Amino acid sequence: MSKLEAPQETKTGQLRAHLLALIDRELQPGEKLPTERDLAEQFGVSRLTVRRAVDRLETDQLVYRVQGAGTFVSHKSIAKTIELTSFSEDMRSRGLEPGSRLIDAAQVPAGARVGFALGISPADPVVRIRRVRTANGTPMCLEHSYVPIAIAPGLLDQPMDGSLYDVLERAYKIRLERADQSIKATVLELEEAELLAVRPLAPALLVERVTYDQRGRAAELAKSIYRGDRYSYEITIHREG
Ligand code: 16G
Repeated sequence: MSKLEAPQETKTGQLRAHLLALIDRELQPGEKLPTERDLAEQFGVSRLTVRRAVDRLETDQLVYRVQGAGTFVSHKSIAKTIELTSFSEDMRSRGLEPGSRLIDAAQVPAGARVGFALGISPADPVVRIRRVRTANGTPMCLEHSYVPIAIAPGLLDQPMDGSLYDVLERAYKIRLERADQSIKATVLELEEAELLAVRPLAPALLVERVTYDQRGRAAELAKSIYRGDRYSYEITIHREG
């Protein structure tokens, strides 16, 4: 059966498949769809049928209409689904045994940069924890964490050789819910390289994260420096729609 002889329902289906293929493969975001009249002629359907098909695309946010100008392909959005995991969980999910070597932990004033990131004043106290994180006993990451004392009083008395997230969640009933994170390339300075058992200036991944709790409070600022030769950042992304 040729396209033009197809029953109405099949033609509508063909029209939709054609439009989806146009949007997905041929047109760029912001480019214009053919006019209703052209599509109606091409598929041998009424303009009302075309309008309904385009309505559906609009509801699905695949296209948008501009009055008097036509219908355009929407900008595709990419939703990142990234689980908020601790170092320990991250390593276990890779089949590696996480470990921690405490460099030091102290109560210090937040200072301008840390205070700003945590939304507290520079004079407010934070607990600064510096750790070498290991995977199967090998250094993997250098981690500097800053936790406001107001969120976790007495944190310095808690065990520091395991999971910090566990301590925050169990001892302080803090539920870590979301985080803002940046990832950058960097090179290791002398002292960092020694702690991670690699050569100075070796490439590394600098991950900075501010994590918020169930009340929207910034609970931790962390700067994690991962060895470039041992760590890759892996995420699953989903296309919407
Ligand atoms: C991750 C977090 C760090 C957190 C740690 C807790 C980044 C940049 N860092 O490494 O903020 O302190 O997990 O891990 O993602 P833990 O519970 O095993 O101590």
